[in-house]
Amino acid sequence: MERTFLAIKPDGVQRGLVGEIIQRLEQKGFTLVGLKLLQVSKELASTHYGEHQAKPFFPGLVEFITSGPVVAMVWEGKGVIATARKMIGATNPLNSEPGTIRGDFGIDVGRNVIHGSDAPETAVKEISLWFGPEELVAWSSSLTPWIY
Ligand code: FUP
Repeated sequence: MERTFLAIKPDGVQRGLVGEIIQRLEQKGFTLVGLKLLQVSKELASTHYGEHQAKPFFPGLVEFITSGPVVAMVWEGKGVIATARKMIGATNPLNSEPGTIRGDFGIDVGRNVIHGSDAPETAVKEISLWFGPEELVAWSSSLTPWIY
């Protein structure tokens, strides 16, 4: 079953949006298979955002993501990678549609509440960067697979 990596950034945690965000994904029908709150190291932040290393916003991005606790999650379900991205909305919250997480809760690209893997290869890479295999739990929320 498809899995994706999502992380509620320090602004989302500080603003008390953890429950709201988890609720949206649960109600959509996805299954939470990994969850932890952590203080992100500079090293983890730099690896995670490695593709942006040369960008002018990189130092600020690393500083922000390490500035407070982050809620790291792995979610599972049919089409979860693309659909979670849709539910998150565009990178700049000013361009995110209302109804999306960023569209409903943000106005600043540097404080956009949540991260989500953007493709299957990225999801695999990010899940193994943030979680050990023993931290992920394979389970089904329903005995009847056609109920979501
Ligand atoms: P996304 O996949 O939507 O998280 O967006 P990107 O991978 O393009 O960017 C990663 C993070 O860099 C964003 F969440 C916010 C930050 N960023 C900026 O701060 N300024 C920018 O101009 C672009 C991205």
